[in-house]
Amino acid sequence: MTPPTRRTLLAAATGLVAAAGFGSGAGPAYARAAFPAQAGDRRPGRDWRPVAEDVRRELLHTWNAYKKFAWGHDHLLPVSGGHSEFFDDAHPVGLTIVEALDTLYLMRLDAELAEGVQWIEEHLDFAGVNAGVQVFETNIRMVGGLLSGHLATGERALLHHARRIADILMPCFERSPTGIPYRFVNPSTGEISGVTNVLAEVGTIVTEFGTLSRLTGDPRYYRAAKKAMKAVIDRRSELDLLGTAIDVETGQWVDDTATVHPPVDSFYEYVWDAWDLFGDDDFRVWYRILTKAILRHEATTIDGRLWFAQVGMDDGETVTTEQSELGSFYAGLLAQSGHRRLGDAYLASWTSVLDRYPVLPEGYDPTSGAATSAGNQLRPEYVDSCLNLWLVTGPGKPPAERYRDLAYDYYLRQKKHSRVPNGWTVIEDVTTSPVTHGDLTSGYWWSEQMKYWYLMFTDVPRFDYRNNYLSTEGNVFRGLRRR
Ligand code: DMJ
Repeated sequence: MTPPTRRTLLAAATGLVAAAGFGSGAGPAYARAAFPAQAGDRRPGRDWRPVAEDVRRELLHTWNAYKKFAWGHDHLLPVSGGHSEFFDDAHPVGLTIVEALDTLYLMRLDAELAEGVQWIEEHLDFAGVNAGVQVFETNIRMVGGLLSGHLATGERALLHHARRIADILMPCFERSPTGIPYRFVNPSTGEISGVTNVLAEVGTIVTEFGTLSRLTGDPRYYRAAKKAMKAVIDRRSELDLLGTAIDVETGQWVDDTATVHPPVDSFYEYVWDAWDLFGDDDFRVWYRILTKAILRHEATTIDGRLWFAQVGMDDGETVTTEQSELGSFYAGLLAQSGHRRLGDAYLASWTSVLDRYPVLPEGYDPTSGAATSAGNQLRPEYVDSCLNLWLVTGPGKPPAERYRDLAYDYYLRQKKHSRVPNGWTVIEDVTTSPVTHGDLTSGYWWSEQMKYWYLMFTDVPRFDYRNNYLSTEGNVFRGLRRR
């Protein structure tokens, strides 16, 4: 085993931050850039459209299994041919339907979309959930799915449901002395709990709530979500680092580990995204401060590859260099925010893990090459980064083609190892041969990677490749075309 070498990437980071072009005006420069071509590559010799057709066929095949075995339930169990619930075992809310809406729209699966919308109109009753639900999961999956479904179809009922669910979540913000939301609420009883919250769950709210504010004209949602993020960012350390967990009543840090891995990850995504989507300059400034500190204190090279360590927020000392697969989203975020070379390098690090494992394990130790968590929850982060690097580099430009090749390779791998007769399933152990299957089609599979692959492999007329925004759950809030 080679001992890890650690050096900061300060010089590179400083140069790249300076070069990132945090310009004025609404949203980042790439959103305004003129792209040379639409997505579908017309290079001689490579026609990706059959791949897109295969993605669409796989989604439709799994949708039909969901209809047969799990219709109206939250999740399909494709191995046993059953179903399970995500929020409340006794009260399904059709999570899969909600997550799938805009993907069905983009794939022009209009009959399936219509039956999904009809189910929501006739059956969705989120207020009937009688269990403590995470504000974060409810927001990114339910509120976000309904909002993008509304933007895709124009159906007012979907917006109405999104607002009703956000109203269930709002007391978690409004009753907090700091504005940092409590972690759970019971939709039936209104009971709030969870005094300790983690940053991903505090901060992955603003693009859904901001979109809701835009669509309803009610600014309370955006204000509450922004206030929560500001409350956390105001408590950054002298090194400009944030911790992992915080007491929502006192504002004291409960876990002072700084990391881009979960349970913090999408906090940083939404600092950038709020600037991207709303052009709110506060977020641009915060993103620059926080990212400069991350690149200075967390970026590390191990065996010549870029990784992101977990460090103490006050002293910058390394706590661990173990990586979570969920952290691979950060490659795409770096690219979106002007650090394309670092994003490319981090994606390459994750790609190197595929020399050892057929698909990415949940946890990975770059010092030993061992999978520290051997499952694969059918996750989208690697493909998400391929998509974002591809979009930032410029669809149709030859350098962007690499990202499509990587996404295609991952598609083949995941299909080979996750496909079962009734759809795609999670994997319990990627280190066995063959891999050991679990029994679940994750909700985000419907809203994330199937959409990412499809968008990359064909020209989707219903999507604006030049000016778009996809949430952390892959829900499209900007860039849907009604045609
Ligand atoms: C999704 O719900 C979202 O991408 C979230 O930000 C992180 N976890 C899952 C996918 O792994």
